[in-house]
Amino acid sequence: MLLIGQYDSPFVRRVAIAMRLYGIAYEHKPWSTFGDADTIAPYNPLRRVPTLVLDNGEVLIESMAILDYVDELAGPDKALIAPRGPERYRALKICALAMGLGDKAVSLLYERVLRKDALKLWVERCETQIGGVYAALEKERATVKTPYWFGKGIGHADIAVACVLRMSREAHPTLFDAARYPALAAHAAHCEALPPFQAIVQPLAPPSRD
Ligand SMILES: N[C@@H](CCC(=O)N[C@@H](CS)C(=O)NCC(=O)O)C(=O)O
Repeated sequence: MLLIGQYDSPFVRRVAIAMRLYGIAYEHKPWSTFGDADTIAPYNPLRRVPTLVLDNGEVLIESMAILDYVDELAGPDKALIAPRGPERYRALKICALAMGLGDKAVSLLYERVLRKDALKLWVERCETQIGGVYAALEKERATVKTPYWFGKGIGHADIAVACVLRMSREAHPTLFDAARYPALAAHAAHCEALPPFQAIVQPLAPPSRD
């Protein structure tokens, strides 16, 4: 399998970390969505990452859909999410909030680096959305007493939140105040100290207009 995309993307990184935890081997193609767009296009006309190319040539796109596939490969005993019920839908909601935050953090980054003059309306909207999700996730995480969001073992929700926190804090340092979001800061520090997170990491490399 080929996993296309750089690890500074929270979407790519969470897929790669889940695959590492599952012990699923893949070849990594760290192609840039801007610099290598033409290389990505034959696999994914959206020119986006993550893109997963299966051994039979089929291509999966969208991190959620890719994780749905790798969860099935890993099997129910190893799965990083409950198979059904409240624990599953609650975990999916945390993942959706984290990935939505990722969308907004990426959008705000592109606005800043790709436009000559960022649109104030859009910047303010993204900042409000990012702040709203930080606050919601902080509130949820602060009520959790177990080492991970849903118990003693790491799951997709933990990985998604940690990956998005790393990217959004690097991209927009002034929007995250660790004193205001202590439970999230502790969650990020705990996950980032784990071997898969240490192995699968890349400093943010934003695109540029030139
Ligand atoms: N919803 C997508 C989001 C993926 C995404 O936004 N990837 C970014 C990199 S962090 C990308 O491909 N950006 C290029 C573009 O959207 O044109 C997913 O979950 O896979």
